[in-house]
Amino acid sequence: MADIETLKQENRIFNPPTDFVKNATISGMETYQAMCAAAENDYEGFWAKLANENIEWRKPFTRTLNETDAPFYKWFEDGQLNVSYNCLDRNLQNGNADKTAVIFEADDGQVTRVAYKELHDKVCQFANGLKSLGIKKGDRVVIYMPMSIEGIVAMQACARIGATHSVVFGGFSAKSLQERIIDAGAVAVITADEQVRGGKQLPLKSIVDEAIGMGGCEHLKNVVIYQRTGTNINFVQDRDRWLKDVVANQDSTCEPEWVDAEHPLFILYTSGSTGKPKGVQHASGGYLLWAMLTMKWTFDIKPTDIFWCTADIGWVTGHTYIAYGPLAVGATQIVFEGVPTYPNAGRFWDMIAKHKATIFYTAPTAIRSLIKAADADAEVHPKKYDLSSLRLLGSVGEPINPEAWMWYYRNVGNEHCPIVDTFWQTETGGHMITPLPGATPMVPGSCTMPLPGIMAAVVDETGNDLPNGQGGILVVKRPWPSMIRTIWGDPERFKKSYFPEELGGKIYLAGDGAVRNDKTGYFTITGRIDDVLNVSGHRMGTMEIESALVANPLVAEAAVVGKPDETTGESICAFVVLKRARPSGEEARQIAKELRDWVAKEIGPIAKPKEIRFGDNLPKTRSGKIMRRLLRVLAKGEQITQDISTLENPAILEQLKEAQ
Ligand code: 6R9
Repeated sequence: MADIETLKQENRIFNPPTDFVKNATISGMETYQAMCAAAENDYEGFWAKLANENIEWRKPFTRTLNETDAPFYKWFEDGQLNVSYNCLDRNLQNGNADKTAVIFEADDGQVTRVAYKELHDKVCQFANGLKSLGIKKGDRVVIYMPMSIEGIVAMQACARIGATHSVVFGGFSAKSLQERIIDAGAVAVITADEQVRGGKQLPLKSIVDEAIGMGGCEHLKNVVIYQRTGTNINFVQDRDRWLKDVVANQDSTCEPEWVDAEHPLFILYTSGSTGKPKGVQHASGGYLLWAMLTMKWTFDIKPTDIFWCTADIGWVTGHTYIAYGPLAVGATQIVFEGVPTYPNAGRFWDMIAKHKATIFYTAPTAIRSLIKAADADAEVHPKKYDLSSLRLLGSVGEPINPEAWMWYYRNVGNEHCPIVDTFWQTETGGHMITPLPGATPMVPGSCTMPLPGIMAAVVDETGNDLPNGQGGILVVKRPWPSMIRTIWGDPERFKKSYFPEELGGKIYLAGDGAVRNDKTGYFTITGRIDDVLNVSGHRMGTMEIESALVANPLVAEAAVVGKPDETTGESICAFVVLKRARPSGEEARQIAKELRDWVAKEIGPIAKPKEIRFGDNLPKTRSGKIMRRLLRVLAKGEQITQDISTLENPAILEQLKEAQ
């Protein structure tokens, strides 16, 4: 992660290009300021107007915001709508029936185009198919799918019948999948035989079998399988069904299930500071509204745009900016099955050129790895490709360091594309703090200013506002429509995690630190303030990884910390005490490998520690608390200069200095 002091001194300013400003949806800072003022002056009126203008309501709402049960806020609660209807049917009526909704490019380069009418028909058939299996409004459906048209159709089909989906990223292990199936109480899993990434076929259905085999999934009645590769799979009678059989002979129209605005659209699990992932629950109306508005405001989406968000549907970015946002505003979007480095590291640039993408939204970790690749091989440098179709670039998932920002700006955007550095979270549903491409002067490494209606602030531990220039914790002072509604099945944890009493119980705690620039008031995110790591833009709880490690029979104790990493932002460094003597040399390497594979099996390959160090013990205070701040220093390979007088066992530091 970039050093705060360097970021504070960053003084390069890039104004949005004049052409962009002229045609932008939000044009110029005065327009932005006027919108912010409108929200300040009449908060509910501001949101009510937008909700009426953007969403097609089956039954209009009369109450905008209900705060009586705060922090369980309700938005547009007596309104009724269907999210899938708003994403699909509305486009058929708007003259977009034949417009391409999705340009799908498979791992091997094969391209499939789907028009809005076709997408509508597929979603309706899938929705009718789900109904034929007895799946109904309020049921939870887990989706464990590759990046595919079918994955998006599955999500939309759930929305159409009012079932609440929970997408689990295809890189998660059987154990993680099982935990999510149980926690959500899912009645069905939609999956594929396999997924294809980087020329490799990777299992999905067999992992579903393994997850269910671990027990506790008695509520699960159906497994629906999309045939992606045609590999042989185990087929369980009465439980497993091919997707093609489920949709065969189904009608291509399906009356949407009209739901209340607060009806849960989806649950998405994310890491928190304890071992157990949190099921972040979003509502229908408010979430859809913000997905649409941010497509219009942040991405300045126009009817002619070719939008490309490279995220996976297993993460929130793939929910808001693939499965819902682009469709709700009738855009054409690219959906990519594969990885940025296959068949070579020019894949993204090649696809932008081939499909004439105009808006490109990716993660800093991808940019940094493509910088490395381009430095090593001029053939995959973006300058080798015709990227002239691009007009806007975006970044998401982690702080973008100024050097990576500059490279992206120069080499991908050719110095004429604004970059929107969008700060947001699974919990926020959509962008929170970001430049507006036709208004905000950009500073590399700063996500600049909150969107209109988002009352973000930097405060101290007791909730008092801090002056610009002083680092503190990032909060949002007023509820907003797309905010998390609760943690599935654990409202107490929801309150404690996001609306702590110390801050008065009504202010949203983001979990990140932030500082505002002295002169501009711009926000810079300084990183998580809890025990959450951000590795390649993936959120991971240190406790989650520690629990996985100590579940191994060899391990007595483990502590996990983040270590700054040039490419992945942060990397995972684990300090481990074995039940047997501390290993060294070849034996240590062997055990470290074994433990890495173990974590991959327990959580998923993304959680594998990059480094494992063994000690006879961990540095602890006299009261037995692990001193993580010392471990963070050791992980970085730096000298310990902090006070270690409370440390029970200073000798242990020597052992933990080096990686095995
Ligand atoms: C959308 C998404 C959320 C965490 C968040 C923060 C980090 C995301 C960022 C950023 C700095 C940005 N984060 N965007 N940090 N600048 N533009 O990534 O959701 O997976 O829940 O992660 O990611 O630390 O708290 P999620």
